[in-house]
Amino acid sequence: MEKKEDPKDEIHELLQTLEQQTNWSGSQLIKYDGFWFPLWLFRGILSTQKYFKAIDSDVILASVPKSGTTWLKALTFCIVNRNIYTIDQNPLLTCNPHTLVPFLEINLYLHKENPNLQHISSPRIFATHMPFSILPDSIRNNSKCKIIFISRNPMDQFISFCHFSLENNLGKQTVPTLELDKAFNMFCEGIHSFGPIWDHMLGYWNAHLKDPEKVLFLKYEDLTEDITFYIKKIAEFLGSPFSLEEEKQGLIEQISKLCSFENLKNLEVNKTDYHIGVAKISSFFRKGEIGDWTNYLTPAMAERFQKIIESKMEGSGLTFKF
Ligand code: PAP
Repeated sequence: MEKKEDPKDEIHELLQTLEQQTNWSGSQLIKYDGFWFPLWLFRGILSTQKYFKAIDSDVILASVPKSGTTWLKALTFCIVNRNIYTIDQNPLLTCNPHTLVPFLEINLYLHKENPNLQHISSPRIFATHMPFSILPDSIRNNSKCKIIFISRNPMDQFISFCHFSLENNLGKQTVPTLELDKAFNMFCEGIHSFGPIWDHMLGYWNAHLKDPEKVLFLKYEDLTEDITFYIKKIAEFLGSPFSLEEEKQGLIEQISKLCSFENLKNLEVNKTDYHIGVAKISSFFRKGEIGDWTNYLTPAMAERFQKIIESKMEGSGLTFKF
């Protein structure tokens, strides 16, 4: 009798062939298709790639972890559902943004190849940290779904990620202590969760240049400078621009306030909830500042990283202010 293929065996066999590294926090990273992924998420990543089928009306929010995903989830949820929920009855007041907008590879496909997506109302909003090149074809080419990518100054992203790893113990046996030099060296070598960060960002950047109607590329720092402009931009990109009436009613300001760092951080639900039972939701709201890296990295470290990022970004048109 022919042996039935067991997906567990398939992954097990694949794992034997892939390079692995232990990062400073004790997390296992695995290199797949040029990117480093947390080992504990690998099954979810492969299942998303293989089984998720995007439809035209889907909205996919993409990012390197710690680039502003939680903020983008809150904003997009409000913008997309503004005809359904008033601001004072918005689900964001009682549910954390990660519950309202699930990650494909974490919340939906980590333990299931065929999660039930029936209950999600249209337009469905999903998030992912997966690089553009390994997204399922249905997202990239075979549907008209929209992708919004949020990027962030990589040094702030790195510091944010270090703090998040210290506060939570995702997939690890022991509580880590921060070995900044080791962590930074690995980051500079590209060995970082969902990194190299430059390749991750360039994947979405190039996809945006190729088809700006399909991929919107945002920068955390730009949103901080002019959130009104970017709330309008997201709405326009998704094909539902704010009407004059909505603008006059102050809806954009209300969304901006509801999704602001201070407001979300201070909501009871975001102080007490957990993400997938292990990560404190409060740890997704740390400082929300630009330039926090200056409190941790020496000028020499910063110079080293800036040289790396400049050479990696050369000719792409993508730049970051440090
Ligand atoms: P994730 O990728 O794991 O979901 P993500 O939300 O991208 O995390 O990153 C968290 C960062 O966004 C934190 O940055 P910090 O560590 O430098 O403080 C967090 O504070 C910041 N953040 C979360 N919500 C908001 C918000 N509403 N406005 C601005 N920044 C925010």
